[in-house]
Amino acid sequence: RPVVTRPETQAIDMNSRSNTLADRDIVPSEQTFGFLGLGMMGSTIVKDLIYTKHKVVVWNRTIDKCQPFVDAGAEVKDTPMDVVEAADIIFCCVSDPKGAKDLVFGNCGVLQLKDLRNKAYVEMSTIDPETSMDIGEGIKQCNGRYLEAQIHGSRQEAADGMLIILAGGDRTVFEECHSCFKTIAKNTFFLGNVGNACKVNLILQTILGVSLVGLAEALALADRFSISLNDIIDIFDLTSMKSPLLLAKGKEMAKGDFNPQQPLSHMQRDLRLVLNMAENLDQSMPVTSITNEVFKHTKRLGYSEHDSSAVFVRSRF
Ligand code: NA7
Repeated sequence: RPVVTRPETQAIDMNSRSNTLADRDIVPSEQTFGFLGLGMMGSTIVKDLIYTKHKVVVWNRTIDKCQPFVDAGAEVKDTPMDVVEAADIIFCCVSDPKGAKDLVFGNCGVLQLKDLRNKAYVEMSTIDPETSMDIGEGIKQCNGRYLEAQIHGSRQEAADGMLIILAGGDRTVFEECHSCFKTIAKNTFFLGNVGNACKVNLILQTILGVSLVGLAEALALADRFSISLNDIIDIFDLTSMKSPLLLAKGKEMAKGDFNPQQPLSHMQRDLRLVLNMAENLDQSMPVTSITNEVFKHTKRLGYSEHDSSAVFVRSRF
């Protein structure tokens, strides 16, 4: 088993700006936006919302992460429930379905407020359709409005304001989030009912996960033949198979640079959610199942927090 060093966590740089923001001509909504979860994605999004002059109220489980945002003009609250009380539209962006549900149904969670009239809740955490429907139902029962807004893209794409937003649920909320979405995304899609956006997001993640494992195995084979990985990538770049993402991931694999753009643990979580969805439909997904096993094994080798491209390390064994 190799000795694995954890990737460095980069502190949020409140002064760095996406070049695209200046060209977007964003008129900030007058509403107050709550934000639950200041991880890599959440903090990048909130930084840009503050920069584009949105009124933001934040909360994070590890409270220290809120300080740079308070310094930049955001308000901080002690609990998710307090954020809901202070905001009109509340975004949530945490690691997984369990975290997303805890923030809604748990102690000091969103539903503790009981009456969510005039409030809207927007779920950005990557979750499965059932979780989204449960959250949506809970919000609705308290008279609130619900939108799932799944964010597709890497941390760099978030920093560049180049995410793709896939939304489903209440269309009025989608429209009211326009200036926020315009800040962080290059495209937004409204896909109808709650659940639809989660399905589409997870389908895209399936393509990504399977492609990464294929790329990793092919490069590992080249390595066994002592063929230069950079040569393979240069040739790949000239073929019709090339894609910006696979080229970038191939270069990271060749360099052994697994600085997390999309953490491996998130990729494996997504594949698990995909397989659960498929199971409910009796849909056979043998390649995705094996892909999931490959990511699971790479996690066990200590690469959870590295980029998904670290799957290459396992392929080289
Ligand atoms: P990160 O950087 O791993 O951050 C995860 C965030 O989720 C972070 O703020 C965590 O708080 C928070 N978290 C995780 N579990 C919980 C629970 N149970 N309760 C409250 N808060 C929690 O992930 P990213 O920012 O890259 O991604 C976030 C989502 O966006 C993810 O679903 C992606 O697929 C899309 P902490 O700071 O550890 O206290």
